[in-house]
Amino acid sequence: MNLSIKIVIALILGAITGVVLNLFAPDLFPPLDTYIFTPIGKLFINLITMLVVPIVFISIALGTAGLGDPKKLGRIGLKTIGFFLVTTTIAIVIGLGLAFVLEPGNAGTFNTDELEYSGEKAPPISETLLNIVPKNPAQAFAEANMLQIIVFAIFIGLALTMLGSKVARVKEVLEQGNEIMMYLVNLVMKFAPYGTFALLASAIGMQGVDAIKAMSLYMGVVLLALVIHAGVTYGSAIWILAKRNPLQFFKGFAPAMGVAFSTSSSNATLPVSMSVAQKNLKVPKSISSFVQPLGATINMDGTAIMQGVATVFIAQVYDVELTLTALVIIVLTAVLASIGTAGVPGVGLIMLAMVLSSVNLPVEGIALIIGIDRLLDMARTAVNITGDAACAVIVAESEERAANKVKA
Ligand code: DAS
Repeated sequence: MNLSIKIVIALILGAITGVVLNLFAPDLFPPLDTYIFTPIGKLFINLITMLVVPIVFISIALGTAGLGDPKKLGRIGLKTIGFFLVTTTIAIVIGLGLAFVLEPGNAGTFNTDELEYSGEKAPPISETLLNIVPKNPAQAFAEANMLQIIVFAIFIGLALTMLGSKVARVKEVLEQGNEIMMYLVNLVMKFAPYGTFALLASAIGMQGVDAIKAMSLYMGVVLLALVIHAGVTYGSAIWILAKRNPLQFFKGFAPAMGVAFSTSSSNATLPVSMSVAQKNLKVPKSISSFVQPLGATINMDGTAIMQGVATVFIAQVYDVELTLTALVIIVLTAVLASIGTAGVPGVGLIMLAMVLSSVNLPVEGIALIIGIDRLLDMARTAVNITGDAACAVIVAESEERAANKVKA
């Protein structure tokens, strides 16, 4: 049975187990979660997260070198960043629009007096963007500072290109390193069905069906916006810009979406999403190695959708009128915020605090949605990495057409 099917079955069984335990055996859930679900889930996430830093560095260095002349790097970089900014903006507009139409914040009565949120706040954007050049690359590796690792890897890749045969041995070592990392990804992925099952049983068992009922309209609006964005925005981009069958794209990328769904981490899923994009979607390694690690770090359309919906939801709960200026600020802040933080579980909520503050909405409103955020994090992370893969496919097709034109 192929991995995709195993992961889908594991997701379904995990969800059923979580609901059954939550509804019919709540006393049984804590020991099962402590001694089985959480350990297996953590082991799976640690196994794939262990590969992220070496894979991002090696693949971006080789990806940059593989692009050949810096002009091509510039062209691909511009296409990639342009796609990311346009799709993230579309994502937020979809989220804001649906929240205004469906009004989840006006659907229930919320007692907002004793709400409080003291969660961590993301660093200011200016600080993040200024710090993307690492003062000490070793420290960037040790802290898994993805933006700094990416920038350092791009410099190494450029040097590999400019120095050519003088550093052929180094390039060969990196290529062998890449082979080793891809082998390890496949090895770890054999454990994916078990890890996926455990993570879902734990998350659903913990969140409880009641939390879902209470916030169902808010969840429904976010999930609807995620499906529309993935299906319509990415589907039409794949169809029109890459002239590919969208259904084939989603089918081919499904294993990575399943891992993203269960781990809620773009970074942890990166080794899988790159391997799947290269194998199933035939994206050249040089493009996949550049676009997907960059996207996992700065392109989070699913997160931007949650922020759009959550901001309107909280404004509705607190009965605050959002002016057009406020909406423009929300779009800009959410796009910038998604550039500044890495793809790890729960980062979207930290970024939400920044978006709410930018339009003077009470961050305490986050307390209303924090309970079910982990479930939504699964779905939006799957959308986040799908946007990166769609970008890789579209950029690869565009480069291929450009190369064919030159030959013709
Ligand atoms: N979990 C984040 C990711 O890995 C997304 C989020 O928290 O919104 O992409």
